[in-house]
Amino acid sequence: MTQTLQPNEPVSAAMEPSTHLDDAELASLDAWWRAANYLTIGQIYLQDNVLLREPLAVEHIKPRLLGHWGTSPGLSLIYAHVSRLIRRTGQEAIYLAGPGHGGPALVAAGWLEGTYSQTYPDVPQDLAGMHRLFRQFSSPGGIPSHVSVTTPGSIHEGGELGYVLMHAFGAVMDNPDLLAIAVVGDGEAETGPLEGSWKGVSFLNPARDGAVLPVLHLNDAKISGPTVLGRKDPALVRSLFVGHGYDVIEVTGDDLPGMHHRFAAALEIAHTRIRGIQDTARGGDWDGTVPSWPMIVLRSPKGWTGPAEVDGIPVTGSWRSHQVPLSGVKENPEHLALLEKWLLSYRPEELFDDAGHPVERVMVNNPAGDLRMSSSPHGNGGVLTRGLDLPDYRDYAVDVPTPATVRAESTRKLGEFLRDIYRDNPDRFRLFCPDETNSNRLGAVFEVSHRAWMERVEPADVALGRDGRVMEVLSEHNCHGWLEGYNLTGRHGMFATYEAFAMVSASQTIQHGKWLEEARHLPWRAKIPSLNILLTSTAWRNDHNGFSHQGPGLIQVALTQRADVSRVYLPPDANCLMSVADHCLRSRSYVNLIVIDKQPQLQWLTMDEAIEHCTRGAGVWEWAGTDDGSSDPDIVLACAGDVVTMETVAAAAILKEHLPKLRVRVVNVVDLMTLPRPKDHSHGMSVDLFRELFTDTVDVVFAFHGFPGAIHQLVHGRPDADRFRVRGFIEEGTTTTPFDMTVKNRASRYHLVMDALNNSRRLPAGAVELKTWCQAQLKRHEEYVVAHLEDLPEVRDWSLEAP
Ligand SMILES: Cc1ncc(C[n+]2csc(CCOP(=O)(O)OP(=O)(O)O)c2C)c(N)n1
Repeated sequence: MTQTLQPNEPVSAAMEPSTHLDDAELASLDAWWRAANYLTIGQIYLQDNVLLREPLAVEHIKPRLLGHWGTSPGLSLIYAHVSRLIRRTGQEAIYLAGPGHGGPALVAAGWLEGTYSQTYPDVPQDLAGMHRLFRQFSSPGGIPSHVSVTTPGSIHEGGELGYVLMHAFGAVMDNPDLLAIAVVGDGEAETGPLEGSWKGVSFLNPARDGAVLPVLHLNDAKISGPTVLGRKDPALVRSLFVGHGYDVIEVTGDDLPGMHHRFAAALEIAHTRIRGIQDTARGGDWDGTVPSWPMIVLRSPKGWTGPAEVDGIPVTGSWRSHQVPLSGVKENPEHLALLEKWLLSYRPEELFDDAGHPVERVMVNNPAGDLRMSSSPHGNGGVLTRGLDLPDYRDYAVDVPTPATVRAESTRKLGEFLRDIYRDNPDRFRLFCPDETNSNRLGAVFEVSHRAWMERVEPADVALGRDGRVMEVLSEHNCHGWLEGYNLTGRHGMFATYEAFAMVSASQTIQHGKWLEEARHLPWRAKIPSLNILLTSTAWRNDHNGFSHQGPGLIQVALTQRADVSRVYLPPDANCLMSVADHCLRSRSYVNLIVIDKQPQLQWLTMDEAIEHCTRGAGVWEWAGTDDGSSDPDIVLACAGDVVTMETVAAAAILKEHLPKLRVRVVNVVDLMTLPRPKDHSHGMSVDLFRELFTDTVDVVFAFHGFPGAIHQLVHGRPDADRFRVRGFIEEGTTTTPFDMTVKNRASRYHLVMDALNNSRRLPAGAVELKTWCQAQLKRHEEYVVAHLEDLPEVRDWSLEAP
């Protein structure tokens, strides 16, 4: 059969059954599937009488019926068959359920494989364990309804639909022996992220990477209606995926055991072709053409094997089976009887012995040891995590003889660091970037690695190739999702993106953060490399691209995440960036945001000073102010973020020149999470340090990179938090000059000087004149930029004098 099937030929109902599936195997496969389905329904409905050893009664039914049945039988069918494939071939595989609402199916699989009981000894593989398994599902104090962090073997929750293929592709990058089975819901396939993620095959190198086998679970229904692909002519569906570069294998029907035979054959064909592609590439025979990777389209009824009709209305094969096909079971005796009939239709007495343990016929379908997908170490990537061999970041220092006299593109230094990390870690580090590696000044990485690219390469192309490992795809979703998959399977990386467009994938940042937050409560989940997001090409320096490119929203997102996961760093210069990057790349199980612009910028600190500053997270820059530290200053000028740091230091310089008697303290914050109280965030600085920097009473003019409200939120509960006057991005922007951006947002040096004078406790003579001068400067600026199309020379070329 394998030989006769051509690429893209459907495995049709008319074809001969696979010769490989003998009666004993069929019986075992089917028994495993029935057991998984039984356990799925049990989890949704039962709190007692778990094996129906007595007639089903109202008190055996859970008070709240929660969970999703519709997708589950399909998920379990695929799982059962992949397990068989693993047993026959020794293939290492992980299973990602796109429709993660089919959680009970994957929990059932883990329990049948014994992994669940090994992970949670209080849920043994017996009657008491089954009782516990059922009661805990979707219950207070129990487990969530999706394929969540608690599910052994899972790296994909599947709650927010759309990311399954990305996670699968990320998982197999640099994982040559791994096969990721990625089940895609046909509703999920309507999402933008999922539709864009079929392109993963254009970036997968069969010689070096593992393989993804997508199984499009085409059950024709979503929550309350049909799916687009379900209602399309199958020929069109096939052309769509052929166009995406796949070799489409179709399995259709609901007949048994015919579907078992056909699905077994389809899987065998797909696997043989995957191995063929890999063998050719690894054997040195590959002519470089992008392979046509197999995928399976499984057309089977939604809610398959469930009640055909309820109250005279068809349920199986329709969206009505999506969640709980029989509702009101406690109140409706007919529904109770239907549920009992449904559960008994799986013949539980054949599947579980007297002690409630799965019988041998079921158990033989399980692969052994870590080949069980619920036990794969790739599904708990922290156990495979090897740290990075990091070069000494101090070797990338920018020479800063005195503050604010040297300009450099800070991210260019980071690019050199990343280049050497690539060189020293050829199997466990990747940079992910939506087509902006050069633009973000990280292009040094191309000295050691091309961009990964399996499509045609033309002579004029630069740094593109099959062996490349820099991941550039114009999709923030793919970049983010691939990196998550890479992290979750234990490898390290960085996602570098324009700050404003990090909001495209912000929801993924949130979802991954949730995963990490929950994983912290599970001792068996080993910590994984942190998700490192570099936000560059920032709001303040997108003066050439304009308002659409000006948005520091991801910082706000980070602030909503739990304190034990979320970290935000705003290094003001290259040396601080190096220190922060080194720290983030060593860290585990955090979401680290690093915010710094790519344009040439003034440098403030030597490497030694930067290390000390970043280690504390915030500090006084004595050289910038006029405060000798002997008593409280008249005003504190604080800043977090590169451009606003420049404006703050410039404002302090103006005050120093015009009002040398005013005692001004300048505080720079690198680690934003030092601002909250220690009880609110583990990085929160102590009361004493906070007082040392900000005093308890002196007013603070705080210039912030992001939205001003963030600082108010962070200093909540600090002494007299009202004294913080915050300037930041207030949604004013356009295509204009760099300094005009700060003026438009009322965060320019002149605004900061006026803020300082308005809030200072003491005003030396000359303050009124200085305010008038600032207003005049702003007026001059406005006229000058319009007339000359660039900033005032004294602003554009501003720096501190070398002493
Ligand atoms: C991004 C997103 N939007 C909406 C939902 C709500 N939702 C949960 S399940 C579902 C239908 C899923 O249909 P499909 O992917 O076909 O899965 P299946 O039919 O196998 O259940 C929807 C819309 C969601 N989980 N994620």
